[in-house]
Amino acid sequence: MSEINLNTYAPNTWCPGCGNFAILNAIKTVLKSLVDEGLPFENIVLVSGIGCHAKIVDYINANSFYSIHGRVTPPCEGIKLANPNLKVIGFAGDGDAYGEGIEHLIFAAKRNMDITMIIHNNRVYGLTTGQYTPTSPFGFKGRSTPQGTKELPINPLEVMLASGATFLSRGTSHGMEQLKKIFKEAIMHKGFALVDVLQVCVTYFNMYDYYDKKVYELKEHDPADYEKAHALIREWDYNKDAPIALGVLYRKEAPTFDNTFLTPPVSGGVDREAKIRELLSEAI
Ligand SMILES: Cc1ncc(C[n+]2csc(CCOP(=O)(O)OP(=O)(O)O)c2C)c(N)n1
Ligand code: SF4
Ligand SMILES: [Mg+2]
Repeated sequence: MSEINLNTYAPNTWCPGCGNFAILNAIKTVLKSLVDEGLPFENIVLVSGIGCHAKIVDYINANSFYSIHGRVTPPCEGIKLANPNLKVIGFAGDGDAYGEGIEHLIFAAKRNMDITMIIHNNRVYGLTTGQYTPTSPFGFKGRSTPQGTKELPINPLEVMLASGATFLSRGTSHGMEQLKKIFKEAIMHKGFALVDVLQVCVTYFNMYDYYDKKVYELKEHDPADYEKAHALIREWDYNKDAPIALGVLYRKEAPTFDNTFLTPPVSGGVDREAKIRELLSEAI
């Protein structure tokens, strides 16, 4: 295993038992293995938003960019377009990515941006102490909904499938070995990849027991089968009491935006920097 030291001096302030630890440990292992396999470490860029999840970039000693709440996706897209050789990985909360920032996620999926989005979906606003999010179940009693929410949640994977995402998967913070596999596949996928992690917030929405009873690992599923993927995504809609499939739900090869943005593609000998300058000067 690679000798790179991904640890930082930042004291970890997550609550003991928080599902974010599993994501942190899984991604560190995956980054090391990618470097072992030849990915230049300096080509990895991590981006986060604002929320408990976002602190993950404080805890990994790698190139990173701390963005703002709801805006993880646009910097990921910009970084990828400026230098398509980079592996760009965004970490976002469910409030962050599926609430305030969902429009960005939809368009990144539509364009098949070659980025990986890891969503810490604890189904609550953790950092701001327990308000409901777009994936909180009906009746969720939080700080802003003491009588329980009166809205059904959205199914983010269904939204992403409809938007054109080419890699969709789900894991849980109780399944670190599986998270490692999924993260690696998502990062290696050429195109827009999203991992919805059912990351448990032990303090404001402790779902460990529920998920432990409901989740199952996909074994025979062919992720190229759109109809089957759709059926699996609908099997559990983030509200009803149903089995919850974990693993790679959907995968498709398709042209990516960074390759079609500049014509001919970068590999065709275009002076990328000159072209970007030209496009920027036209825009001003
Ligand atoms: C533009 C903007 N809107 C709202 C906020 C307030 N805010 C900060 S964190 C947060 C919720 C975070 O929830 P989530 O994205 O689910 O992340 P978690 O803390 O659960 O990891 C909110 C609403 C903000 N800082 N900036
Ligand atoms: S509030 Fe929830 S999400 Fe935030 S660190 Fe604590 S357990 Fe984790
Ligand atoms: Mg959250």
